Amino acid sequence: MIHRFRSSTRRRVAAIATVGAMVAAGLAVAAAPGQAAETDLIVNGGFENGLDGWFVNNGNATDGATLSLTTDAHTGSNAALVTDRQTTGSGPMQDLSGKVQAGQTYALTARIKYENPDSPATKEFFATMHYGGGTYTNLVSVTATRGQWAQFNGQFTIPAGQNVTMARLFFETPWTSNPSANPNLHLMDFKLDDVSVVGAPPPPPASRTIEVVGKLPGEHNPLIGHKFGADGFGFVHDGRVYMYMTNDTQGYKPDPVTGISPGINYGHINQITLISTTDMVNWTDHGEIQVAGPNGVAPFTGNSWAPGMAKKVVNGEEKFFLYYANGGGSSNVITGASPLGPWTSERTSTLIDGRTPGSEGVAWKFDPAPLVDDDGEAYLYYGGGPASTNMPPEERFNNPKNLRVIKLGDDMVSTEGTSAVVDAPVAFEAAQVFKREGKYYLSYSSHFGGNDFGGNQTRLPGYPEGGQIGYMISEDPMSWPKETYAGVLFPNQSQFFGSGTGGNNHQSAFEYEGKYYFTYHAPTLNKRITGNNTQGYRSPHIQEMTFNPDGTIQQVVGTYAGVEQVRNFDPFRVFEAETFGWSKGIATEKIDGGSAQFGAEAPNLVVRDIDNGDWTALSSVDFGEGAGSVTAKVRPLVAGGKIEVRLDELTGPVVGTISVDAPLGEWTELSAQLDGVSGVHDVYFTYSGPQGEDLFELDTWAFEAGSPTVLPVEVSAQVRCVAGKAYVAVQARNAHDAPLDIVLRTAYGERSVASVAPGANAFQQFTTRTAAVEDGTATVRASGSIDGRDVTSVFTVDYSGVNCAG
Ligand SMILES: [Ca+2]
Ligand SMILES: [Ca+2]
Ligand SMILES: [Ca+2]
Repeated sequence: MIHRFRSSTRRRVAAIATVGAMVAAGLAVAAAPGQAAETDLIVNGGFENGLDGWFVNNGNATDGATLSLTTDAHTGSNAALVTDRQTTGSGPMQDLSGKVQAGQTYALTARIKYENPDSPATKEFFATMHYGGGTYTNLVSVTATRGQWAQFNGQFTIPAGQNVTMARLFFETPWTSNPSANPNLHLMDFKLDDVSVVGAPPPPPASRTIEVVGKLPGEHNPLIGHKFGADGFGFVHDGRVYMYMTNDTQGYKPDPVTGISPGINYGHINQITLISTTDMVNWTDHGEIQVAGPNGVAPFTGNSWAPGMAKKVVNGEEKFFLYYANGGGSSNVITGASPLGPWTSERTSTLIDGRTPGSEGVAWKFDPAPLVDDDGEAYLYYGGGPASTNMPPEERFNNPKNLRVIKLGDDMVSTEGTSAVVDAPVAFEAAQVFKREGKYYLSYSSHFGGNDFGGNQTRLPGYPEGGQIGYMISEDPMSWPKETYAGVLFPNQSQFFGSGTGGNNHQSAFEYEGKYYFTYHAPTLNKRITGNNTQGYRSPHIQEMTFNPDGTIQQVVGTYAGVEQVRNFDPFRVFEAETFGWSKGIATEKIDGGSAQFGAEAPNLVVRDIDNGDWTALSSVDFGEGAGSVTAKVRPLVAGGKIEVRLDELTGPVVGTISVDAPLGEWTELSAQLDGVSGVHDVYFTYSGPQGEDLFELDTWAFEAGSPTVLPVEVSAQVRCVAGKAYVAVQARNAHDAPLDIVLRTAYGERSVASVAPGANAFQQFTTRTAAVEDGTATVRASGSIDGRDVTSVFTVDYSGVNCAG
């Protein structure tokens, strides 16, 4: 391939001189043998879906043309017609970025026709790739005869070193610097149809899995280390804490080479991320709620930022209300049947917008935070952004009056009356209210000054600095004069987490089992991934709040240590594997079907992207008098995977091993016996198997107390010599009181024995076809039932190598 540079006429000439030879050579080469299934990378190549996927090449500022449809098609009903071409490169273009790969060979075909009676009798056309900047490569050419459909039919190979981050295919006439001097020769209209580029399928999207340990063992902040989440709103229901967050992970796209993502783009976020806990350290990932966008619960909204949550009994039915910012311009609410959904929209337009009474003077009608009072009356706090220019500059700075509170209707999805002003000092956004001992506490985020807030002004004594969380205390949820200001609740997070973690914050406060907690975010996980230059991806944090005797709050200090674990983790039940205190290198993904732990209507996730060396861990698990076994619901993806259960630390003693030995691709429950596990321990599940492979997925865990629920099977393996050849003999004795299906497996083969009677053996002598065998391991999988429950147990047994030639 020839790279040509539009700025260089000389190089351009060289490209034209060689492109014909290249095409001829390409045509002579047969398709490479043994290629993977080939795919047409072109969308709508026949223009039968109109101009979907097509636009006019705009690689240079001077390029331009009109693209339309014509019924004069080579095939089907439509072809593309390009007219008003300004440059030779002005032709139909399709973006193949992310589809074509360096080093791959593709077959390109297309039909092209020109008809201008003033044009020459024949004309050469190019299919060309624009790799960004000034890098263009002619791929295939054809010489057409005026008035007839000509066919592009050639191959091209993208050089191994070519950067294909941008790869845009287009059709053009040979380049000349001043085409308008002879438009009939250079800028004729032409028609295009039946475009295809066939080759290796596009690579899967780059992994978004966070490979670093984002939450360090022993620390409780950030709350999770495998994904991001911002603007956390803590909500308590039925003994459980839920954190609803802006899904910062939605736009996270780390570069496959550098691992660094472009900066966050809030405009793309239309999901809410949800996690929950009962101990404040081990969090369950409930995945994302698709709130906004075309497939959202409320498709009339485009964004879902800064959630707020409330519950109320409406017409005898307990309902859950998730409020969110639809970008900066409005706020909305969706309704859940539980804190985990399912979700519906009771509205067909936004709840808070420019029509909301009393919202005049509020630039950003966002950040909705609900409060349901003890008497059942409900309120919604909202607003933020630049102060009204009607106020004197000093007032705009110190008392911008950009926050509001309005009563919610009994249905929680409508408002009543007029919004009242919240006169919070130096207010920016993020108002939130909780109630304690009859008093209402409103916290909010402070602005950074600038022209939106009256320019360079003198801050009133005690008023917040920029990017802090201030708070007010009132006796009335609708009345917030500036005199209710009580001080700074939380300084900027960069004071605690250092360089790269600054910016505005968004907090909430909630009570759980008699303690009060403060939620905030900081890009601490982002910082651990990329160093001090963070890209704006924020992570949830929680600290405890302590009150003074007069009801004021002691200023909150941000720490990685976070809050105390409030109870030990109960392992003796089926619980979701997407629950952990710490993790490394894993991702989670929602799958169809409900949750074993949270019910059929609740979302269920699995832990995936499990590589050799990845792990998850639970903090302070109480095994009481003792655990006999552990069961994993697992889906093996390759043979040879293994789960080791370790106590207290990542390199702690192994107390049980699950050999992930079951049919690939199928969900299976596998159990392992545990040795000497009692009392309270941190538990590490460490994953191993073939390097570079996706090992398995995990859905749930369960520990069983006391005597093991592992099938009693006695296993042995040894190497025997027969006539100078080595055989691996594997035996499994059924010590159970019922028949078992037993599979014996070695590197030399596998044998299945159905219905092995109690006391009987499954036995196989596997021939190795060699004289000498190294030390190895055989596995035995037994399936049967214990107390009516289907159980599969996997055993491993080592054998010693032998040289039978000796
Ligand atoms: Ca067509
Ligand atoms: Ca991984
Ligand atoms: Ca699960």
